[in-house]
Amino acid sequence: MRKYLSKMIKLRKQEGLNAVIAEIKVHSPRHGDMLRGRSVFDILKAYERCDVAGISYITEEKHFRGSFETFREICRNTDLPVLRKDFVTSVDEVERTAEADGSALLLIARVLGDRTAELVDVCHDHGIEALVEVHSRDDASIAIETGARLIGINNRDISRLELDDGSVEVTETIAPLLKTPALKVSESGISSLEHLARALKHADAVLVGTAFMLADDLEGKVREFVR
Ligand code: IGP
Repeated sequence: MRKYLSKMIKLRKQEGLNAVIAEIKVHSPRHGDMLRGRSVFDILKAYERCDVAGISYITEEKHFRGSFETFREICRNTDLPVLRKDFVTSVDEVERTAEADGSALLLIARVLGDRTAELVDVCHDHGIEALVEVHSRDDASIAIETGARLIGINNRDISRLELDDGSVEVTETIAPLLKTPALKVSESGISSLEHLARALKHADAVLVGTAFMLADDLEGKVREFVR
C-alpha cells in the first residue's frame, strides 16, 4: 500500500528535514521545455535520493504537456507518495487517479466552488487524499469547510497560467486564515532559501517545481531545500 502524503510530510518533519514535495514539471507555459534532454525517471530518481516528502506530476496536456500514462508509470516506479495535478472536476477522474495508485489529487477550490467538499469525500472513499488548492480568502473559506487533510496555498494565480512569478506573501496572508487541523502546503514560485524559510514559517511543507527543474545542479538544489 502506498504511503499517504500527509504521513510522509509528518515523517520528514520528525526526521528534522524540511518537507518538500518535488514536482516533475516537463513543460511550463512560461519556460517551455523543462526536461532539457533528461527523462521523467531521471528526475524521479534524483528526487528520491534527496529524501523529498513526495512527488508531484501535472497530467494536464494542453498547457503543461503532461500525460496520464506517465503519471501511472511514475506511481509504478516509486515508493514515495505521488500527487496528481490537473484541473479535475469529475468523479471518474478521481477513480482513475486511485486506480493508477496515486496518493493524492489536487482539487482547486476556485474551479470546484461548492463541489469541493463532495470531491474531497470521493477521494477519501477511494483511499486517496485531496490537496485542496486555495489562492484567495474566498477559496480559503471553501477549503476549511471540507474534510481535506491537506490544503495547498498557491502563491500564483492559476488563472494567469504561470505568467506571474507568484509571491510567498500569498502564503503569509492566507495561511493564518486556515484554522483547521489540515496540513498546509505552500505552492509555486519558491525559488530561494529566503522564500523557503518564509513559507515554512506558515506552512508544513512546500511544493517546488520550476526552481528544481531549471537548476544547473538539480540534486544540489533539492538537498539545500530539504536539509
Ligand atoms: C509548482 P513552481 O513555481 O515551483 O513551478 O510551482 C506548482 O505549484 C505549480 O506547478 C502548480 C500547478 C497548479 C500547475 C500549482 N498549482 C495547478 C498546474 C495546475
